[in-house]
Amino acid sequence: MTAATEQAADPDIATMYRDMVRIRVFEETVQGLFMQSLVSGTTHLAQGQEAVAVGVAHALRPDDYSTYTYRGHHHALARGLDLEAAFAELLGRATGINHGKGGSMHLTDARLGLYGSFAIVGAGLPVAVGLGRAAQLRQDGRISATFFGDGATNIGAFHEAMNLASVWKAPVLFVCENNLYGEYSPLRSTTPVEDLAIRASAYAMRAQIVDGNDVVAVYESAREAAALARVGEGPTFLEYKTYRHRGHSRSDPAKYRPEEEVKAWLARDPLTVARRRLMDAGSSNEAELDRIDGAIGVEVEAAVERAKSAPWPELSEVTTNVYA
Ligand SMILES: Cc1ncc(C[n+]2csc(CCOP(=O)(O)OP(=O)(O)O)c2C)c(N)n1
Ligand SMILES: [Mg+2]
Repeated sequence: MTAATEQAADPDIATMYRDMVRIRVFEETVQGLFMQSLVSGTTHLAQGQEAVAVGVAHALRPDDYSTYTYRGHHHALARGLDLEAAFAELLGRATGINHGKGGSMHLTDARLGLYGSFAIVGAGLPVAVGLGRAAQLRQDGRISATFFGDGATNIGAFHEAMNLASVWKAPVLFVCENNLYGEYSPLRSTTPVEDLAIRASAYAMRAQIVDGNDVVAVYESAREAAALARVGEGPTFLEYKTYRHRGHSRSDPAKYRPEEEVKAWLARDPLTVARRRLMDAGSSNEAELDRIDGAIGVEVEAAVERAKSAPWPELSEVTTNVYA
């Protein structure tokens, strides 16, 4: 293998489990901060969707690119965004990753390949195609992954991005987090197909439908797609079937979802699925996994406490890095 196509060793399930728990505790903590009115604006949490973020992130190289959406905390953390810098950003502090100016919907860090969390549905896809195309022209083996929801597949930019990526054979992973809802509307009320992967066939693009709550299945599918993209085999559409445990945004109690549906998905919580995998393989047990959860709880708590005591930005920050 050349440096451009080199693949890192497979991550162990325990590492991916830890990464998912860290995101889960982060999101629950953010919910608490909002309830205490410590965060301005709104937030879109991703409890239940951790496996997609973590599985794909482990298939990427540190210098690969991601674009994602307003529901993007999990993607930023999965690629290594510092917990304290993330909390400080949400709390509007000077030590926030974007100096407290971006907030929940704009957790970005180009050093980690995090090229933007887009609030306009579908807007991250063409950017990812551009990033992938640039890497293709430089022949540096980098790829881009763009994360979007089921709802985004009804947006024009989705189709334009899919089309161009296919024509150019650009190294892009189109990662659809199909959580069955766009805001308060079930997918079936807005979209004539149940499997969104079918849409890739219009662009002669490879596609896979994968259990998005099984981090191992996510990782393996993304690893395969990434390897193909790196050797000039073009883009792949990855549809991950998953579910958000909470409402669309913080003010949404999500009462529009049938109880039975919620129950069935909670039983397939990605953390439960990973715990079961670890225990079935005999590589861990309930007590050890509980200890991991506890240690991560302490780590997240320490990070949020440091962020809460971080300084506010100077007034002069109002006009720096702002385009008007
Ligand atoms: C172009 C555009 N249209 C409408 C909205 C309002 N809006 C924000 S989130 C959202 C739902 C998107 O659903 P989906 O793509 O499934 O992502 P999810 O929120 O489920 O992660 C909508 C319609 C927007 N932000 N941008
Ligand atoms: Mg959705």
